[in-house]
Amino acid sequence: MKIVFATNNAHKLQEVQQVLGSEFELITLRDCGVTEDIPENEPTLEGNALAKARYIYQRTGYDCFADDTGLEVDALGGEPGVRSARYATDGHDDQANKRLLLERLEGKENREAQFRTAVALILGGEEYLFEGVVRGEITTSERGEGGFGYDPLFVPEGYDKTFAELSAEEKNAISHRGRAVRKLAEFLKK
Ligand code: ITT
Repeated sequence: MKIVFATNNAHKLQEVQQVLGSEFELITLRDCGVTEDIPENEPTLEGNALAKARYIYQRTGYDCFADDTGLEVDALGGEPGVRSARYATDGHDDQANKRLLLERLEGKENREAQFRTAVALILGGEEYLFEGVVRGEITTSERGEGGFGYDPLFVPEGYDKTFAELSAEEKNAISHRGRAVRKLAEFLKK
């Protein structure tokens, strides 16, 4: 099955292709000739995922899905959440975002957090939502070279390594995105 994955993030594309396997052929935005930035101004992950999928569906007419992900930190009242990409600056500055997160958690005992992914699917014009969550804790410094974004700061529950220290397979098996995308795959296979 061929389907468009509405993302500009090459790491996400790789993770999702790995979870979906060769039964699914992911078409990228570049493949569809979409080079402009897709607006992500909604107040929720679900809203942003739907906005991205709707934009691509209206622009191309292809069945498609999009993911929006946030890191929700308990002691920060769920921040950075839907603002995870633009936490420190309006740009997409991973280093600045991680620095700010560590700063805001300085001296805080509760470092519990979760990654949450909302996946929006548009299939034959109908809209569907899937969610994936993984609980864990924020470290006090960065560890590991793998993954992307906040991965070097997140230790999933039951593990002592950060997502950036786990292999891609290990991360996918338990991650927010892995969980949401497996739900998507089960639905698409039906
Ligand atoms: P698209 O909107 O093009 O899909 P994006 O990189 O903007 O890509 P998000 O808005 O979903 O993706 O990402 C929000 C932020 O959360 C951003 O800073 C990412 O680096 C980070 N993030 C997303 N998924 C992550 C993951 O699995 N591990 C660590 N950080 C992640």
